Amino acid sequence: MGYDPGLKKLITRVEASRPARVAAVKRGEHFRSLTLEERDELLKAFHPDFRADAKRELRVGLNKGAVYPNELVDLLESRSRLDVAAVDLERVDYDVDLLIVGGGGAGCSAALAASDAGVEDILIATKLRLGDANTMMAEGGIQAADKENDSPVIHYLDVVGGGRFANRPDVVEALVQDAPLVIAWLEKLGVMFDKTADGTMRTLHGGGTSRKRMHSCGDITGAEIMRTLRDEVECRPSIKILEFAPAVEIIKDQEGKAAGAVLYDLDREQYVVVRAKCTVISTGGFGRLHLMGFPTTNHYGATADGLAMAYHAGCELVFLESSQFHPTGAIYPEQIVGLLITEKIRGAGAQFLNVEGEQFVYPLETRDVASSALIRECAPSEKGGRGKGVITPSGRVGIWLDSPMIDILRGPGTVRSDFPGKFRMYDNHGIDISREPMLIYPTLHYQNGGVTINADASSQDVEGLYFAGEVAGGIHGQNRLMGNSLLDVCVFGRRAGASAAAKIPTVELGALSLEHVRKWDEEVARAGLESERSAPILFPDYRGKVM
Ligand code: MEZ
Repeated sequence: MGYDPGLKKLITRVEASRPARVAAVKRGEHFRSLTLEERDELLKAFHPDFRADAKRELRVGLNKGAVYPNELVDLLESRSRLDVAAVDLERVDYDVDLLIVGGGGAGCSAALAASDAGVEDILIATKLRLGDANTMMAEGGIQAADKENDSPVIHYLDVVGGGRFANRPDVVEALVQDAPLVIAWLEKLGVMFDKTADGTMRTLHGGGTSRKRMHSCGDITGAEIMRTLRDEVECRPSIKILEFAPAVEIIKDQEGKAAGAVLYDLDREQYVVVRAKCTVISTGGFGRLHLMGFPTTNHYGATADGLAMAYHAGCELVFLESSQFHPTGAIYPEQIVGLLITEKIRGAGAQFLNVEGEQFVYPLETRDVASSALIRECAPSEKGGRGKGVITPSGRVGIWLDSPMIDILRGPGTVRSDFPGKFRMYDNHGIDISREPMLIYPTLHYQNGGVTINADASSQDVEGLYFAGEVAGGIHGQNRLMGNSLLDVCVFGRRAGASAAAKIPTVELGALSLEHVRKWDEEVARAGLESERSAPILFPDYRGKVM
């Protein structure tokens, strides 16, 4: 298929400006990055977080009064999908020490840490298959300050600067301190990181990083990490795995401690009661809610189930007013709209260009700033934009990402060797990204906020409950930097598993209860919010929708 003649003609403008851009990079000259004031102004004018018309006030629960995107409020204001009367808590199907809900990077890390700490009875319950998770979809890398010119303190400052200075300090400290340990742990388990001939880890810059600390495995870093964690989990006799069994509500005991969860067995179409001394929720994020109609990079199961269950259980949420739109989602061809084009491509030298073939933003601005600049470049002038986007045959508007710069700057064959996943994806559609640029536009990528946790991954509000991975909030403030999510799943997954392991011997559970779920439904009804909607939704509903 490839590009049609109209787009090919526009590509000649990209090619025409390329020699001067390459020469500038070789001289060490880069497009000017924005001042803090300019960033603030740009974000307020163009970032979707600041679209007041797409948000409303939440009317129930601990965060009542917070203003979140409509799709998220719809979820959080729904009654429970569990009919409490249909569950017999006297009939326990699984009685375990540790229940882990979610089988992605965070869930597997938690299981391995708990198993290492001697917990012998661990159950991972997952909605799809083990490893069907955003961890698997992550491409460009994982950050860790493990080189001589770097330190966890510098990493800390980058994280907080990227997070619009809103991050919770204790959890950021945990993230950056554990990072070098996580890289060593993953390598020991078998992750094949990119290295130079002498065995040194190859590292690159991501947006907003002041040191090259992005460790990668080609452009399939998440898949490589997930493969390794999954293999290790599957070898451990202490870890049982239940697939196609999403959790629908957390169970508490009569004293209000977490005591397991009600699962829904998708094959048998029946509820399953799990009693557990400790429970880890690692269900991922909300990409499949398609906030504000954006396409997403996320896997099919990313429907914020953990947020809904935690909220029903009385957990506070933090920073959900902000969401991450990855600047480089594919918008052409139609079959791949919304899919991730890794930021590592820009770390390696690719630049953003408008329809005239002009640069308009520094390629390694933080994601919130880069996405806002792209949205401004594409928006028509009557909406305050510059109207300089490229229009695709189906009418989408996007920006060029000039990937051929990479081979010119780093040597022929680099795109093919360092970005095998993207090279192949585009090659399947007749586009050689080492010779032709890609067309991109921001896509919904990450849930910046989530459930409030302590630095040991324990819940601030419910004893015996732990959160790890995208469902947890506070770490990334209002904008996460690239490579800190693969890191976060491992850091807080391991911390959750270790913390639960330390707690388990002390836990005495009382009678199981779903009283909090009954009360939740009452609150929703009292607020006059009863509707057809119930949560968690478990799967996105695409009937009648074009994304
Ligand atoms: O951390 C991420 O979101 C990531 C590594 C994405 C990417 O651009 O590759």
